[in-house]
Amino acid sequence: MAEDDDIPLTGAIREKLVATKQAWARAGRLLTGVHGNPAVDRLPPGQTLVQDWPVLDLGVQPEVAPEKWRLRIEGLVQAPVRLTLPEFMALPQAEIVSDIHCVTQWSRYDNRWQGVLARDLVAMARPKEEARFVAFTSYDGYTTNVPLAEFLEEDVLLAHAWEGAPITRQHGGPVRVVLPRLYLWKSPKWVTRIELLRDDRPGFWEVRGYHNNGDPWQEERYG
Ligand SMILES: Nc1nc2c(c(=O)[nH]1)N[C@H]1C(S)=C(S)[C@@H](COP(=O)(O)O)O[C@H]1N2
Ligand SMILES: [Mo]
Repeated sequence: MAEDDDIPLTGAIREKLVATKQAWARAGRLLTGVHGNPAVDRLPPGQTLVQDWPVLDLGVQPEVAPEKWRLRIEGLVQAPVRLTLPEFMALPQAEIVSDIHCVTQWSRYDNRWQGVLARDLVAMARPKEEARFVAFTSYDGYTTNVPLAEFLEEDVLLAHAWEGAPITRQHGGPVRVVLPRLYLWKSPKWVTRIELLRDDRPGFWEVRGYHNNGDPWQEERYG
């Protein structure tokens, strides 16, 4: 397989959509100025509940042939991991039910995911002492970043199924990250590389005005 160290952002990106979202970020659109409390509330401030599951991405939905799919965990690790899809599917499986919150204001409750816990995958790679941040790269060239501690939370999954069926290509199949405590842009679809880093590395939206943390309860939409 060709090395995918530099996955370019592929051609047909929806530039207009990106420009609109950037302008919203600059204008601070959708901000209510209220902080929520997840111990009391279920819907974070400024969010609206939906029943269906909208599709949002840069407009390129890569078709990843199952036999070509790879997941790599590398960077500041003692034992870099490289998995094929059958190897990934053979790891201990978890089921998590979580709510998802998109920065464009919709939330969807009770999503039932199956996959491998992020903390199990990270443990396989044996992180080095200095590792503090995680950078993700996806097959469409999308990138995003979170603190390692956030990725190690007990409800973070590399999911391959949603509501009992394989995650569709539109929603990031064969495997996507689900980080339910943060806005959904922090949950990369079509993920292929997980890098552990000493210093943070802001991703696609983070360098375009989105907040670096993205906690929906603090309404960290824009940074
Ligand atoms: N690889 C990849 N992951 C991505 C994106 C993307 O463009 N490419 N968009 C992000 C954004 S902005 C959102 S809101 C969610 C949307 O996920 P969904 O389409 O499954 O609802 O995916 C996130 N993960
Ligand atoms: Mo988004």
